[in-house]
Amino acid sequence: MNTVWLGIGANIGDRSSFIEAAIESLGGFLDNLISAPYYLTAPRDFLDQPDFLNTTVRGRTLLSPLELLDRIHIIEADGGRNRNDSPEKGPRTIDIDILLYDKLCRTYAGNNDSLLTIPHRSMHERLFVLRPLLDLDPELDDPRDGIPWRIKASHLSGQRVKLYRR
Ligand code: PH2
Ligand code: MG
Ligand code: MG
Repeated sequence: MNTVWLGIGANIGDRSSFIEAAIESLGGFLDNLISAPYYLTAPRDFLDQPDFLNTTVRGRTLLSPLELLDRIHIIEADGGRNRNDSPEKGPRTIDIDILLYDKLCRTYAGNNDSLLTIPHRSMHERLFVLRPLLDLDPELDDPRDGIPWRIKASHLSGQRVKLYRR
């Protein structure tokens, strides 16, 4: 079994319901699934959009990273996510990102650019990812350099991430 950590975000409509539905669906193929608290977070990258709810989950699976990504895309589509009607990094009903897969460090090539990079390319600079990740696993480290995520998170200041619900 492999342990995976996923980041989940939503900023359109009933955000917590979209997240709950996504977690319920993930439970269909991830064992021992547990979820961090939900955080209300200021949008990053694409700033002119509503606040997000963000959380992370951890589970166990025999699926490969690409098999997992396929399942995630199905759940996102079921959650009303339409990749064509919103700008990249713009508003979405549900976004599920693979953050970590055991200690794997790998990029999977796609047709044009890369399909999937693990660890997630931007997680080290996103408190909306690291805060709930550390709630799940306070001692976890970055498999690329062995530095604890809590040290990396301590260098991120000025990002609005507020506990929303346990
Ligand atoms: N996701 C993005 C871009 N910006 N900002 C917050 N606060 N939360 C997100 O989940 C998020 C974001 C692209 O996936
Ligand atoms: Mg995504
Ligand atoms: Mg994302």
